[in-house]
Amino acid sequence: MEKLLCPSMMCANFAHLETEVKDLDEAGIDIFHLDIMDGQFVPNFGMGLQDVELIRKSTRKKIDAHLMIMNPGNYVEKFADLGCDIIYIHPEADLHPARTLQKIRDAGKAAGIAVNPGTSFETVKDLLNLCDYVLVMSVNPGFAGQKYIDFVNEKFEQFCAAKDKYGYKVVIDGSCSPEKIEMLSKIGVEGFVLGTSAMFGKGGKGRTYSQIVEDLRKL
Ligand code: S6P
Ligand code: MG
Repeated sequence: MEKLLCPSMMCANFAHLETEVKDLDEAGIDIFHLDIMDGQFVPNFGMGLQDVELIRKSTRKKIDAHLMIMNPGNYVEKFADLGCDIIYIHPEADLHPARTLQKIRDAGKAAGIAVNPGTSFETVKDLLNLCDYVLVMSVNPGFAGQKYIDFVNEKFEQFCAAKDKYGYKVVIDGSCSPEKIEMLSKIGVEGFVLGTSAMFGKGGKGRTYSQIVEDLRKL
């Protein structure tokens, strides 16, 4: 199964954001992962709409919006108009997540849910009918550079076991190291959000983005 490599742009060098996008694009990544945080749903802020706009203008590859914001249903048009191809919402942040997922699809975009470490498969099961992607969080959302939460492993199995029935792809977000990529791709995880554990800063281990992509594809 071909891996979907998704660099987490909040970890990129913002002093040269356009160059970062072009370099990652040329290196052969698949989807740009954009973390949007409102300081309410998670205790952090980022990235701005102008960042989304700039990234959209700098690449023809897919970009996703991981909305870590309250009431994401109010902002679907905004992110669809900005050119996001995939929109993830956190079901806990929305009184009507089923309506919002349908709204994303009606806007012609791929719909996804992001599943917190403390949210079970059973809790979100009925939403899977409306999902093209499921982003399983292996850290609590809000920050890069956190520790992988081991008890989430069982949930990857559960979501992978049901993916053919519902027709979604499973993506990991949080402390996704080369070791985790190797382990999780074997059980059916297709997408990998790459932050400080595999791509940026220490995780890159001084290699170019092209070398990193090449190494990760071999795992
Ligand atoms: C976290 C956010 C993520 C991080 C990414 C960082 O709330 O949703 O997308 O940016 O997980 O990766 P790492 O390897 O630094 O944990
Ligand atoms: Mg994310």
